Amino acid sequence: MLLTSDFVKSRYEALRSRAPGLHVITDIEGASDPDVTALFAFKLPAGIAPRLPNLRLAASVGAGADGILSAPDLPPHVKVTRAVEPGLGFSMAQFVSLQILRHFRSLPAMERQHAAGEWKRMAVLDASQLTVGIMGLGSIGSVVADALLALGFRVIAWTRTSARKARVPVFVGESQKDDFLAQSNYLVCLLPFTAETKGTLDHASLRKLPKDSFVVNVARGGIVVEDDLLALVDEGHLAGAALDVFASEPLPASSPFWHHERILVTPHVAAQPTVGPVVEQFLENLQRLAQGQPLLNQVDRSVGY
Ligand code: NDP
Ligand code: OXD
Repeated sequence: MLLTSDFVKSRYEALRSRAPGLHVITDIEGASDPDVTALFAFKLPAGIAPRLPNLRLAASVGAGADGILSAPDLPPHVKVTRAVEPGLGFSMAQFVSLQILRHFRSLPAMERQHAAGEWKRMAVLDASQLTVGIMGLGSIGSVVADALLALGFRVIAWTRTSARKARVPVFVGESQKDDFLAQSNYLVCLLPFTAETKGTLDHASLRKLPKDSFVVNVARGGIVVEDDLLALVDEGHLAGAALDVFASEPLPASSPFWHHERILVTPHVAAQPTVGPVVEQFLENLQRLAQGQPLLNQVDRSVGY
């Protein structure tokens, strides 16, 4: 038996048609069932896990598992997995490139000129003179790095450990964070939301960015201290920001980010796992769970990603 949440209806439908023998429950709030062994969700509200005494797997339908890991009552023995599939990296690379190029090639100014019927040429800058700093060089960040390299930018990255092979210079850990930030004309946040990354982009860190840098946050809102970012944009240290994720979603109507001239708000749409591969991964993991084999894309609960 299987419990799913309300992320996107198509995922339940794909599960039902791919595995008709599986008992799928979609009412996560009302669930209380000794037969439930796995759930497939984006967010796991407090109070659900204790009602599922035989729960063994909590699978995130998204790349980030923070919505599951944040459940305060998820028993430690429950395994947590997340979605990893190539389409996510490509969608994210398109979205991040779009935001960087929109700023780098002055698209808003050109649109204003178009609306005003004004012919005014502008300088074309050399991308190789600008550095894109990518925070998080994981399954998604590494694809984004390749795309930006292909567009001619200098690319650097920041990670927690030095374990990953990379085509770009990698800065590791807190001790190299300031050096990394000081070189990043475009800062792209692709970190998971963990106890360590929460609020890591605060006033002191964002101030380390070169003047006129541009911030793209496509990871999780809570990684950036939103008031600090806003203050640095308003005081002119930062040129602007493209924000796809927020501490509170949907972004409240009262947020000063809305209608801000130098901040673009998008509604958490940078990338979405393709349904087919994510459902296949989940079904494969149900089998592995039953056979006692290692799971695909299991999260290390001790570090939170
Ligand atoms: P991965 O787990 O594959 O990669 C995470 C990267 O972040 C790794 O390079 C890791 O370092 C680094 N990292 C983690 N903690 C720290 C830390 N404390 N300091 C420095 N670096 C750290 O994640 P993905 O690439 O698959 O996804 C990244 C995030 O993107 C997701 O967690 C999700 O929040 C977000 N996302 C947003 C979407 C949207 O639509 N806006 C869509 C999809 C994902 P190391 O290499 O050393 O392990
Ligand atoms: C994800 C997301 O983590 O959509 O997949 O943010």
